[in-house]
Amino acid sequence: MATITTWFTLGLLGELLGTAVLAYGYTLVPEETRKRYLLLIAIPGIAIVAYALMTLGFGAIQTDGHVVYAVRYADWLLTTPLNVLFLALLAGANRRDTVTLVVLQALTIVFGFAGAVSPSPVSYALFAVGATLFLGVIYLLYRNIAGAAASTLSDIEMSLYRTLRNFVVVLWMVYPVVWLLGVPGLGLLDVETASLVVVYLDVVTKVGFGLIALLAMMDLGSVGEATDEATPVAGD
Ligand code: RET
Repeated sequence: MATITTWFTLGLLGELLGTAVLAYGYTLVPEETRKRYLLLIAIPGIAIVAYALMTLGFGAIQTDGHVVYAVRYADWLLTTPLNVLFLALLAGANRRDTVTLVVLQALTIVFGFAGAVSPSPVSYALFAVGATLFLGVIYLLYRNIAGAAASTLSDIEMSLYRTLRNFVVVLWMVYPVVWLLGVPGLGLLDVETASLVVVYLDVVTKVGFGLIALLAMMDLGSVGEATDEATPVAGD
């Protein structure tokens, strides 16, 4: 019978494969975007460590009668701010909006974790704070950061920003739902089922985000090359 370790092992394999493909992609993106591209490799790369630990049985803590996978929150605490940082860098957002976005996203995870390890009703209050902060993240991604993107990006880059932003917002909204339905909340989903959903989402959100960006950056690179060829530069 499939157990939670099976899901963690599948998650580990998914993150390993995704990281390998994205690492190879480093050689395919234009040189000037490579620094930023490293974020896309780090995101599933960090998850490899988290999933390896969970597969080996580390990182679970027992609180208030249920198990909390602390390593998973540590992974999210590190990686989800990197995801939104990538969006802010892509958009050319100002420093203030970028820092606010990253901090709000990190705090969302901190409050979600605090809620998961606290007894009810404190848990729900902490969840509500986390959810409110996350609404702030969504607001910034649709307003300030999108505004910056609209004023700095070409049409193709803007469509990449929109695709990644919508991908993030829609898929990430499932996480608080799983929190609420799972053992930290209403207890309608058992730990195994919630883990299955989260493992699937973790791989899709991390690797999918990277692949969408990789493909678009490769396209942008070839557009750039085509333009370069059309306009020979004088000198050596
Ligand atoms: C919590 C509970 C508190 C309220 C909210 C949450 C949101 C979590 C999110 C997690 C995203 C994780 C990703 C992982 C990829 O591997 C912390 C569940 C809003 C958005 C993308």
